[in-house]
Amino acid sequence: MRRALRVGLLGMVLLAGISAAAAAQEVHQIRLQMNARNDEYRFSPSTITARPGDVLLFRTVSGAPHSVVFEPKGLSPRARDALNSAMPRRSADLSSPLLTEDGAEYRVVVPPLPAGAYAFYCLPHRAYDMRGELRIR
Ligand SMILES: [Cu+2]
Repeated sequence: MRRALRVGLLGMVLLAGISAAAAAQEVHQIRLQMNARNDEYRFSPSTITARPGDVLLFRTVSGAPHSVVFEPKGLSPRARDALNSAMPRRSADLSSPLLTEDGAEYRVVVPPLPAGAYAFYCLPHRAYDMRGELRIR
């Protein structure tokens, strides 16, 4: 009897831990947009602080086509593999497909990455300095 109670309590503690972990997953929306008045292209926000397991939801708002390309410089081979695996329908190394229409979405589940800063940019608007940074805590 007492043993069953103990096992039951342990189960509840484990379940509580699992649901807390699931609730901790955050969705970060990042808008990809242009400002027609000054020809400015940007990710908004341009700095995202996230944890592995969080979702990055890139959404093109205006000025498409856009893309998301992680900067390979300084990445360990393992981090590079992890990022590539996390990016659906890649068009090239560390590159999302071209998001050709406003309203398009691109989801990346943040893979296990060491804490640090991961730079990314938009290939079509690289010359316009459209870039951002993913910070892993
Ligand atoms: Cu762009």
